[in-house]
Amino acid sequence: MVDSPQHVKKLTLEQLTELAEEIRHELITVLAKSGGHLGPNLGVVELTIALHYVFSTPKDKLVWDVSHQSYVHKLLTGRKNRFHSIRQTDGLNGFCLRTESPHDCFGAGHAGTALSAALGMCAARDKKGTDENVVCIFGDAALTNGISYEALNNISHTTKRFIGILNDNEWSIAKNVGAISSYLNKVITHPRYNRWSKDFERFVRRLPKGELALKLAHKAEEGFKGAMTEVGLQPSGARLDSDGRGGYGNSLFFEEMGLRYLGPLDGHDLPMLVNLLEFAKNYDRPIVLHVLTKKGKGYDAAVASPEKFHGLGPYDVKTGDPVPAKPGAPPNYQDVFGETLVKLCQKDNTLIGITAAMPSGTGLRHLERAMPDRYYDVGIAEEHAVIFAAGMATMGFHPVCAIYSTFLQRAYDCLHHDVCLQDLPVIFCMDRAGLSANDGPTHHGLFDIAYLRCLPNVIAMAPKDEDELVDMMFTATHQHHPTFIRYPRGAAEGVPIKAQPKLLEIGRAEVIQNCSNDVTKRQKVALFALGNLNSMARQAAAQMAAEGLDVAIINPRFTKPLDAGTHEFFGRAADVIVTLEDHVLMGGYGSGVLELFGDLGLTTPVVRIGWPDQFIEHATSQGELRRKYGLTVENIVSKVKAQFAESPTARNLIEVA
Ligand SMILES: Cc1ncc(C[n+]2csc(CCOP(=O)(O)OP(=O)(O)O)c2C)c(N)n1
Repeated sequence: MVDSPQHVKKLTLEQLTELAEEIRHELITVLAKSGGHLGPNLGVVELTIALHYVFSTPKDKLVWDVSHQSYVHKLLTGRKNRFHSIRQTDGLNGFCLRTESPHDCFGAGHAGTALSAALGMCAARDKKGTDENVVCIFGDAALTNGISYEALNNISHTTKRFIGILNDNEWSIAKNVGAISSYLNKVITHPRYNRWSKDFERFVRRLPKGELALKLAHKAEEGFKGAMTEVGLQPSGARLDSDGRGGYGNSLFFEEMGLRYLGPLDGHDLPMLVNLLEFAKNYDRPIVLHVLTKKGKGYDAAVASPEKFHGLGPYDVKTGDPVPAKPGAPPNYQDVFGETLVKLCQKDNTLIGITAAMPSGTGLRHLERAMPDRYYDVGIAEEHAVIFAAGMATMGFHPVCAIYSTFLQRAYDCLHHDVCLQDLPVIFCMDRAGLSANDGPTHHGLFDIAYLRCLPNVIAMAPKDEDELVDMMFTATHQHHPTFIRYPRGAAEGVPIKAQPKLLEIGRAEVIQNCSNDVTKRQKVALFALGNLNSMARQAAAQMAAEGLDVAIINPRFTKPLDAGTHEFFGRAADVIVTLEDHVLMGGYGSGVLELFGDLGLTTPVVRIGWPDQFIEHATSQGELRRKYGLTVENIVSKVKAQFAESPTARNLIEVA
């Protein structure tokens, strides 16, 4: 298989088609082991080949929205030999990464950024007077995202040369939602439009390479435009529908935004795509090519289940079945969340579930199935989701926003201005708090404690296990303030869930194991372990106890309000305090403890275990990253011992002993 853009350019059209087959085979077999975004990548094989055939990266810029569909681009830009390592430790990242290759001109992982970034590149190019082509590839679901419209609103006023490719497969992760999705669907299914687009495709394909570009870029363009907007798209008598949508041709949405629109066109027709891109390359106005692709194309299992194959773990190539979970494996947090929300909604009809395009990932699918009238999928629109929830809260509802920790960052001002400032009772259930190991820095949820702790009115909690998650959700439904619950990705602890959840006291920690009452002799350590790090704390405690230390284990439960009493008690009673958090140290839970101790004038040493002040890379597993960065039992124990070796109090105690 060729693996450089220069090689791609040398292939004949027949060879390009063979290349597409080889790439599909590679994607299907490699991802069966590593997992990843199979469906979206199978859908863009021809499009990516055509892009590299016509454009020349790294000089030309390909900007991929989200960039989960950039695997083919990686294969064609010198990364074929490392492709088997994708999403694994020291391997390729599953998204575009500027540090990974000069061909990745813009990093991403969160949706909706590509149009703005590409337009910024165009503006910079125009200012510099250089001639790079900038091509932005965005999915239909990117058009559910606000930033995309902010960029679209700006394009025609900013540059004359902008190439957008709307990669429309009708799916977000789940089926795409909202008015724009219905609009695109109308465009695609309109019979007259279909006929026109088939004619157009034939026309484009027939022309030898380059000729179309020449023809259209010069005089014939006017005639073509006429053909497109007047004959094909705006036939006499064509009218807008009563709802104002469905006006084709020059009244198409993109045309109104000042972009030349061409489409919808078959995104798997390589010769046609090549000609079309040649044309776009030479076009002297901003242009959007609307191409239709099929998620999972070339792999039956993926075509049959686009949502499941959007992104998945390892699977059996023959059947497409995921590698089965070990028997007796604990449930996933997301399922516990989803099932609990259904039960809570059944008892409290003010509760509403809201997702920003992540019904399966968050577990909100359970609510959609059980009580569809209590469920909203607003699209990839976290800001809107949060303000929408705030609006509902003003009318007596108690909305539950299920948004991953990392994606909630997008809505920070909305949290501040619309929810917290107005002290509205919105509940946020933040899945993927902690590491999302295979995805890496764009998806780790390592910042939420810091970004929430500083906002007034916030109640923020983290459960140590699935039973406590249920208690926390139950408790949250009784609050009249913004309430946040952070919990990790994937498997829970495997503890039984009580039949009746418990109402937790706000701001009260749980002392799991106390120190002894012997205040004179033994060295005392208090381990404050937030959320999922509780089990690590228990292991560390056992090891320290075996070495003669007197260890308390506390589950803080709340990062806001902090349980000042319990922290102060142990701050005075213990010789060393340890805080553990699956979060960056800077501004996190341990920082909060230090602030409290500072206010109280306590000088007890605090060992903080958490993530350092840097973006954490991706890896095969969470365990590997924890080992690398010291979130381990061994590191906790050795840091505590080091404290005792250094601290005068500790030396004293050793002498007494
Ligand atoms: C801000 C943000 N919210 C949610 C997601 C999760 N997410 C990843 S891909 C995706 C769907 C993308 O759909 P589309 O852009 O149409 O591309 P396709 O996968 O269909 O090719 C979503 C919701 C994200 N990456 N970023």
